[in-house]
Amino acid sequence: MSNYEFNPQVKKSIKDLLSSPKEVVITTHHKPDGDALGSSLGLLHILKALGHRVTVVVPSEFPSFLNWMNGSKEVIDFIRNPKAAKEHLSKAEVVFCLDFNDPSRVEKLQSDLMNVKVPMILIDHHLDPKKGFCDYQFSFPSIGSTAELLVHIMMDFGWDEHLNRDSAECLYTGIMTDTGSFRFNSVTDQTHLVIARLMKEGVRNDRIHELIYDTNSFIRTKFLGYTLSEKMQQIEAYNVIIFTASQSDMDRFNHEPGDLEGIVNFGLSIKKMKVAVLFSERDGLVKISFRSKGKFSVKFLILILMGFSSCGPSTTEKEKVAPQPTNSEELKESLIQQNRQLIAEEIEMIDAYVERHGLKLDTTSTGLRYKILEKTEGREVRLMKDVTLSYSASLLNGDLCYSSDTSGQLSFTIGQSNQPSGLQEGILKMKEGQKAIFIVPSYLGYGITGDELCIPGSSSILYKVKLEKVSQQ
Ligand SMILES: [Mn+2]
Repeated sequence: MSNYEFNPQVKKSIKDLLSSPKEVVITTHHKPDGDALGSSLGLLHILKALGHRVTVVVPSEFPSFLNWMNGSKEVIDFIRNPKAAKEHLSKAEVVFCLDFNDPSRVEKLQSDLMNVKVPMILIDHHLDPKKGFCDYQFSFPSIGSTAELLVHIMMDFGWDEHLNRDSAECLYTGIMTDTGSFRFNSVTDQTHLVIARLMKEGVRNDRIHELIYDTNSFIRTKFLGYTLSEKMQQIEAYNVIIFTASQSDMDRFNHEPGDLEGIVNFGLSIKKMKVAVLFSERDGLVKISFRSKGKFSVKFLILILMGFSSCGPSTTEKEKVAPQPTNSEELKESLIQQNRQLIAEEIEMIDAYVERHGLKLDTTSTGLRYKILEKTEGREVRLMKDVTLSYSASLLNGDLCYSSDTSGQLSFTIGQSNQPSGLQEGILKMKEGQKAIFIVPSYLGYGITGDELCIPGSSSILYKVKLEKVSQQ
């Protein structure tokens, strides 16, 4: 049994509504994916088994790797066949909206869908569904896929007795594709319970996986290999991977749209890399695809884009509009220049802060600002010694990020720790028992990416530190 029990009144209304054979239309979002199409076709089979006449209408084409699904041949694509789509919508007695939270997600189908005057039922797992656009809403953002939600509904409504291998394989596909093959954290015991229910119908999971994922053409795989080997650059200091694909490369490998989709994931699969960017040239313009792990600063993205777009000579108007993919050295040089500019701006901000607060700070050769507040005869700090601090770390706008008051004292080994190099450099100037103030510029702190928690990219950090303990060895 499923753990989900739905509102008994809603359940009764829907069961009453479908108690006699009806004309049903199921629709889903623009560019349907595995979950959109899988849940739509899964529901289609069940409703047909319950005696209804059912049509799936999609706002636009779905990818060809989904066309093995039973029922996919009868799906009506609004772009290709607007007349049939409109006809089915106009004679529908019930409309199901699957896997989208806002009518705008059906794009060109929106006005026809919103003109429908019959009961509409939303089944979806996206955040913040638009209120009131359907008469009944099953909105469960914590569930990893619409297909899973749909099976919970089927089990609660007693419709799952009509499941068979065809419907179960459609639903299985929806869950598999929306959970990254069951690896995302949206996967729960309930997900596997639903999968167990579907497997009872004889789902051929190995075949489905192959049909969905093993669909690369030979030439596409060569293109991927070429791009990985020849057109991938690493900017290690910023944890960035950059891919480029020029028009001539694409022509050489008979590029089709989507061929390089997913290549950024290869970039992110490299240890420590946080950002992957693909610049691909098409018809004189450059498309930028960008993916990151964790938070990233917009400034950082701009830096990469500026670095990139200012590379290479621009000879024609067209090229000025369209930055050209370029070689690694030029890109590196350009990034260095952009970075210099950012650092200069940051130093100005630190100077202004120091002046505003009347601080008398010394500056080291690296650019660390510091002041040791009292003289003591405590133990000196040296490399490899363990230190323990009470401290606070704030941004120059006054926002407090970290403090030993809330997260306890900080202990680490000087020269062996991931703590900002500016902080470690400052502590090397201290003796046990002393207090100090440091302003650590971002390039001695958390750099242009920030720490992904509180400290944004390119931020100077104001530390107030008391050195509580220095180890003897
Ligand atoms: Mn989905």
